[in-house]
Amino acid sequence: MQWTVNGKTIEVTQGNIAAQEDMAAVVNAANAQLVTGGGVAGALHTAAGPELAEAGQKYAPIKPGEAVLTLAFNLPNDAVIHCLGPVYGKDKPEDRLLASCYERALYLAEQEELGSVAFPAISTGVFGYPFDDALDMAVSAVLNKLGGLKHVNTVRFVLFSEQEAEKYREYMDHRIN
Ligand code: AR6
Repeated sequence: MQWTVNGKTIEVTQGNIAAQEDMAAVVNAANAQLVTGGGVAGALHTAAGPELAEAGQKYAPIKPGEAVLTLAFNLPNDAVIHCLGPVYGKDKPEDRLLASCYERALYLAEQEELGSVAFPAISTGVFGYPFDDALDMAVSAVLNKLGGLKHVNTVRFVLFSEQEAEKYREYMDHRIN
């Protein structure tokens, strides 16, 4: 499902972040060391191959709210943007740090002239951010920044479950219509 906002496209889909063939960049819900892990990071590192962790080493460790960009190796994308989301209840202010992940990821994609970016729901797995609050921050941050970008034309939110995807769809309908 998709929405058009100020000439930009926002999509919501249920799926695997490691299988977004038509996206220029995919975003990793990374750990500070930029190595493999569970969830999104596990899926992306497994699909990309060991070069992904090697490429991250010159940037690690990163801080909550930060993002760095690497090549995507065996993934079907041009780049991986690694974002360290806040651990809920620990890294403060968590809402600002989470918004910063989305903003900085978009900024890096724009710098590299990448046309499309797929985001997972950063921080809502192992890091414990309540899903509905994270959804609000994620979409608000993207809506705030996307209109000002020249190269990034499409943002896709990729949710692991159909129930989560439906929450995004309802939120988008509410915000856009
Ligand atoms: N594709 C799309 N979404 C996914 C996938 C996938 N393949 N796998 C999980 N999700 P998480 P975090 C969803 O834990 O909370 C790692 O171990 C998942 O259901 O990946 O930012 C890292 O190494 C949840 O909604 O990221 C870090 O240490 C969302 O993606 C830590 O976890 C994020 O879950 C980062 O934790």
